[in-house]
Amino acid sequence: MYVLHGLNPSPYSVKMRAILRYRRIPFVWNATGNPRDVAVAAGLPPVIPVLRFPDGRLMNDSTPLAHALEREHPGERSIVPDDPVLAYLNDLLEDFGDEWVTKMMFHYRWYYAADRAFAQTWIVTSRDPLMPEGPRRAAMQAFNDRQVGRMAMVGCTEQNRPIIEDSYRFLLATLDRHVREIPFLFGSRPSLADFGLFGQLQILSVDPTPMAEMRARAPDVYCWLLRLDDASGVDGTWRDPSLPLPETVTALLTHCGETYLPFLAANTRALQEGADEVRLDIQGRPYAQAPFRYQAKCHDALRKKLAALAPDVRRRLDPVLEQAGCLTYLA
Ligand SMILES: N[C@@H](CCC(=O)N[C@@H](CS)C(=O)NCC(=O)O)C(=O)O
Repeated sequence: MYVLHGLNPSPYSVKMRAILRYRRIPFVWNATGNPRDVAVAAGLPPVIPVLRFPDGRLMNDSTPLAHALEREHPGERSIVPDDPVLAYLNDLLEDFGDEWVTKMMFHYRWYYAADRAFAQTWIVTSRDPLMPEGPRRAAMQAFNDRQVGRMAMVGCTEQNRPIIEDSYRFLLATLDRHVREIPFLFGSRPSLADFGLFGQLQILSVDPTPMAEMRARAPDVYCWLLRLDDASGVDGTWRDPSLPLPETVTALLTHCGETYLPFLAANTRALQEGADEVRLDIQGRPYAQAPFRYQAKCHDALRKKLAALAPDVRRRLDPVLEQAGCLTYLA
């Protein structure tokens, strides 16, 4: 049996849990104590969730984990579209979810007082629901201070706030239109990109400020999240890859080309130049944060995957990326 060590308030944990459920891979959800300790004890990067494979192997980082499950359980409930063009867009939108939408999640959770107060309770009680009042208060304060102290590091600053909040509203509006017409991003079955967005949005649908915004602006997204949390009963198909992409997917890609990808490219450049700040304009407004090494790896992976595609795939894919303003950041 697989064991998933994670926590309910952790976006990447609920992303992996939803993937295992949709894929009908039997697993135990182990959500007590501090799952980060499981990673540290195994010599893994100190992030959650951690998946224990039936043979005892432990692994973390949700993207390589999802791909490892594809190798171990190939077949009909794969979350990678068969068509290589859709498969690339799937990688790109998953990365957008994991690495850009996470800024929205982190911003709303630690910026507004009501969200900070709720997040502390949710996180501390997830680890130990029965802590005595004194240690519980101390743990809540310590976690709050640690996360608030990390906001600038991940780009959640007052200067960047309008960019991040507008991006959240754009994502809500676009996804709301999409899920009223088409069940998931690439058809009537969910892809890894759906689960990438799901992880972050699921948290945004619980933390009070972004929840209110989601329920008011995008009630269909809110209900979509409830469905995707356990999609073990979904039996769908991928969209016909010869058809043009829906306007909503094109809009999301264009949004990536205006926000996340210019940031990724500027981040890579800053790291190459040894600069201590990434600075760029996003949709005509100044954005700044410290360079982030993990996201340079994400950028490199997207570029290498694109470069490795066969010429006939590139002939179909490049015009889509070009039109969305993405190609220049990936080629
Ligand atoms: N790229 C990783 C990111 C995982 C991640 O950042 N997890 C957060 C919790 S949602 C974490 O463990 N952060 C480290 C910490 O808070 O100490 C993934 O996709 O799994």
